[in-house]
Amino acid sequence: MSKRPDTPLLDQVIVPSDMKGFSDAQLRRLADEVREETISAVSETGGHLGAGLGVVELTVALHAVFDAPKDKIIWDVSHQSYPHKILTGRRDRIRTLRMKGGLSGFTKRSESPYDPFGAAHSSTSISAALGFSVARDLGGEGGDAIAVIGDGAMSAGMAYEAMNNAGHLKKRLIVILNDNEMSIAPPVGAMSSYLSQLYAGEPFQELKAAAKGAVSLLPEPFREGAKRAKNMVKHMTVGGTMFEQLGFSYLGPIDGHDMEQLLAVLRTVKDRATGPILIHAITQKGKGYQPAETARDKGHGVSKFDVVTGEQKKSPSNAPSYTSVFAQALTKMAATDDKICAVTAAMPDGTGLNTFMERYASRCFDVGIAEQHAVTFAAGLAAGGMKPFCALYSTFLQRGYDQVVHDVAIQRLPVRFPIDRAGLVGADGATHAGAFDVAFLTNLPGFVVMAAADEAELVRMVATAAAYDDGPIAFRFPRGEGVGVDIPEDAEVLEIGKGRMIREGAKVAILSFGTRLQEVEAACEALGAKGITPTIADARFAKPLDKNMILDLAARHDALITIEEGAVGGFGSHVAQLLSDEGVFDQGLRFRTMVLPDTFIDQSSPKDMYAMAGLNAEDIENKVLEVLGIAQIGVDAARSRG
Ligand SMILES: Cc1ncc(C[n+]2csc(CCOP(=O)(O)OP(=O)(O)O)c2C)c(N)n1
Repeated sequence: MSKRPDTPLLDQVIVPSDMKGFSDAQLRRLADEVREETISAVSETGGHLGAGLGVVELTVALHAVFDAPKDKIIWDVSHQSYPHKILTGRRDRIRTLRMKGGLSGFTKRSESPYDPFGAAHSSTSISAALGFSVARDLGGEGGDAIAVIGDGAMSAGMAYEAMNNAGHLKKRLIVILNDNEMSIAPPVGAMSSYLSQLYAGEPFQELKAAAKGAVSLLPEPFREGAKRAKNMVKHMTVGGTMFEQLGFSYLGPIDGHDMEQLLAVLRTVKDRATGPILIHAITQKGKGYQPAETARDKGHGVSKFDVVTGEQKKSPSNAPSYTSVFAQALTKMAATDDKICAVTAAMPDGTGLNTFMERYASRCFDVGIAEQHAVTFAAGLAAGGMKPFCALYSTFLQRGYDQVVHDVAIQRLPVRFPIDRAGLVGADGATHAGAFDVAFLTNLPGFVVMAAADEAELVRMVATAAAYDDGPIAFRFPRGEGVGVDIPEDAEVLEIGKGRMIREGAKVAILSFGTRLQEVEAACEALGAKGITPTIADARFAKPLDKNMILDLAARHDALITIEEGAVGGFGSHVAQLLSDEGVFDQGLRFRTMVLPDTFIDQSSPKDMYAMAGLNAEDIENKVLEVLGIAQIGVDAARSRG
């Protein structure tokens, strides 16, 4: 393709090999164009803005120097991969990011050969890259393996497990530490302070002597070109870093927005690296877009916005979010109970615990992206007599599962688990779906597992969890705003294992666990017009089950349907087990469970995702008709009606 100076360079790049003939100056210009394109696209789609803007130069430099897809560029978390997507054959679809049928907001193997490894949960990149390196050396596919990992992601144990192994295996492996001194919130912890010291402290005094090994890795201009080399070397920490102790060559810090430095260092590393090497690049989250640079979260996640003003389009909300209802309820309880503590794993805003932190800083702990530690730390707090609320998103709790089993459940410690983002979450897609917590918690002996049907129930569950000291207790609630019910001032403590009747009907009973209750009620309204009046009950507890209520419902109805926002193996499965154990099926009960399907559902609106899952009101209506042997409605017609 001809590279005419008057056309945007980006128009000439469909895939990275198209930029191979570009001069360094052109690559700098290309980076500016990629930045503009990223801002413009995200202004239309919303999504992760700040992280991508911080790696624009790094992305261009990596693709200019390395040969993807043969070389494997592995983006940690991968919320910063929009510039990468723009440069790897997906620019024509970049305005479909995070939409139904569109590009994922993360890297995804099935989406492009340039995405060698999918991600969304953090701190996996070094392990994956090491796997690629070893596979390559064993005769598998691939060239270089390059992990790009953020300083926030470096707070997770997995990153160190990978470095420990990499330092031992000594394979050629490139890790780029993208240090923007930000996680979603400002990063916390000793590691973060350590990284800051590496570049904020006094330049190494004995650098020249200490630098010998690493300086030989530097490109010619840095070794011989007097001024630049001096500058570079002056600010470069060589010898004695923690990374070197782990067996990595350490190069840095370098300016991750300086194309000249980036290209020079990456070219040299590509030519010379033998074992594992870590390049420490200092970047700025939100770089080049003032509204992101100055935002508190550096534009981490944004809704659609006006490019000129940076003003985000917020959808009008009718009710407070479940997250804020939870956080306010907990903060209120902490005023009268000084044993209540709160733990978040790098998500003070996402979990709402910033509210708690402002009031009770000494009892609120942001442990960094470290869910495993968060769980065991909370277990220790509980063993020490405190009442810890370990607030995690359902999807991230998965990472702490062994800790939940081994440190909490087996010791029957009263750790409270507020589980946010339960169920399908929308634009973040399958990686963030809170699909499995009910299944993986209800099978643990001694666990209490609740789901809130609305925000008033959520407040009752916070009170219940605070009052419960006999063992672990979890309560789940979804992303987004509540249904607008009144929130009780003095929330009652629920009786453990006791559900509630919502309305009495006949023939069929629907037993709901969680916020599908609203869809159940909508379905029953439509069924009412057909003369069908199901009984509705809210189970509240998946463990322990309200056996009396369930067996009573089974005895009084021809059919029983359970519904939940979770995968098979959860609430419905436990009800089935109970009914089977009690011989209820022998008496002819017709029984159905409505659960998430056995598939990972791609991003869309939550409503759409639930439609795909078959868990919306129309699906419930049909399930009732089906179980009663009545002709079903056309779901598409019903959906357009609704
Ligand atoms: C295991 C896990 N916990 C929490 C999150 C939520 N999360 C997404 S991005 C992020 C911050 C990542 O910070 P960093 O690695 O420094 O990348 P940056 O956004 O600064 O580029 C967090 C906490 C996650 N993705 N994975």
